[in-house]
Amino acid sequence: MNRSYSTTELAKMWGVSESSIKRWADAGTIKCQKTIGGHRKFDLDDVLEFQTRSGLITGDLALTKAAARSDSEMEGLLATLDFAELSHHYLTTALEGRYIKASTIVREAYLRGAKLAAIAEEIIRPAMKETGERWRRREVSVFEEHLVTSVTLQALAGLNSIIAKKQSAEKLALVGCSEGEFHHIASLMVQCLLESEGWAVIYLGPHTPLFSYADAIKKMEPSLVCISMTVTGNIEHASRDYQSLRRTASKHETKIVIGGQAVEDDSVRARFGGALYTATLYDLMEMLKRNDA
Ligand code: B12
Repeated sequence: MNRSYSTTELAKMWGVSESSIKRWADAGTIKCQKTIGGHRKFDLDDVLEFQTRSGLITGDLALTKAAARSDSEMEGLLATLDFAELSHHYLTTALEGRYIKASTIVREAYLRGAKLAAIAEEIIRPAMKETGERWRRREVSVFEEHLVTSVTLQALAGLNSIIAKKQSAEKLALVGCSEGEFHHIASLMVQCLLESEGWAVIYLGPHTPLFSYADAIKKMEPSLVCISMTVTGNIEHASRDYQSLRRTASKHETKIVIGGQAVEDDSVRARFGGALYTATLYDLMEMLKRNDA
């Protein structure tokens, strides 16, 4: 049996208001049925026919038969929060550049109760890792790696706009990357997570010299600084700058948390003495709960 759509679903999918859909339905421009409760229901064939005839809905917003099939599959994956499959679909969608669909996957997972840390660790991180592996095997090109990154940045921005935030956040955190670091997806995830836990966050972004975090501490007095490091870069330079950051942080009683692939290595981590280290966002959540940070 063909899938049918509600007014709300069509409005969301096509990016138009629900009243537009109702107006089109009441004028007979798009065929619809009414349920016993009086709600409008739109059959897949009528939806497809309306799209073709009206020419109003095009590109990424247009529903296709294949997409409708994958919509029902997606429904099942979202209902059970099957992270492995959701991550796989997320990557496929991102490689096609379908940022609205990719954003929908993470948004719907969140709305159905997935924790932000799980969305980051189980859906997005494996998809990014797989992208890196495929790039190394020359199965995807640089443009595709950039495409998946750009889709992910948009999906995170979408997620950040709907996460429940406390209105009067009192605790302030600075979040960013180290100097020379352009991998900034993880730091955006940290921002999202902290905000959902009631922190106010100042996001400094990629490629931020460590000494400038010290300047920011003096001006903004945050209680926490989170720094993401993926590639080691100039480690001598970074650990020299870190000493001034550490001194300033201890004077202002600011905790420093570092994370990222570069500091998975003990010898690299040893350069950043006094900082707390977390390997995953689950660990960060635990740390915040224990009030270590
Ligand atoms: C996307 C990507 C890029 C994009 C980044 C775009 C952007 N705006 O972010 C671009 C194309 C720019 C890029 C460039 C490069 N990249 Co790159 N990139 C990747 C890729 C595919 C995904 C990275 C990602 O976003 N992962 C998703 C995040 C969520 O995962 P994560 O970084 O592991 O973070 C998790 C944890 O580490 C932790 N965490 C991280 N930071 C923090 C911070 C805190 C406070 C906490 C609590 C936790 C935490 O939580 C996160 C969630 O679990 C990886 C592949 C991979 N395996 O990761 C390669 C990868 C990271 N890149 C790599 C390399 C070598 C490079 C380049 C040097 C390539 C080149 N020759 O130019 C440059 C370096 C650029 C630079 N100086 O930063 C290597 C790094 C190897 C290494 N460790 O040295 C990787 C691993 C690919 C590989 N297998 O070789 N890259």
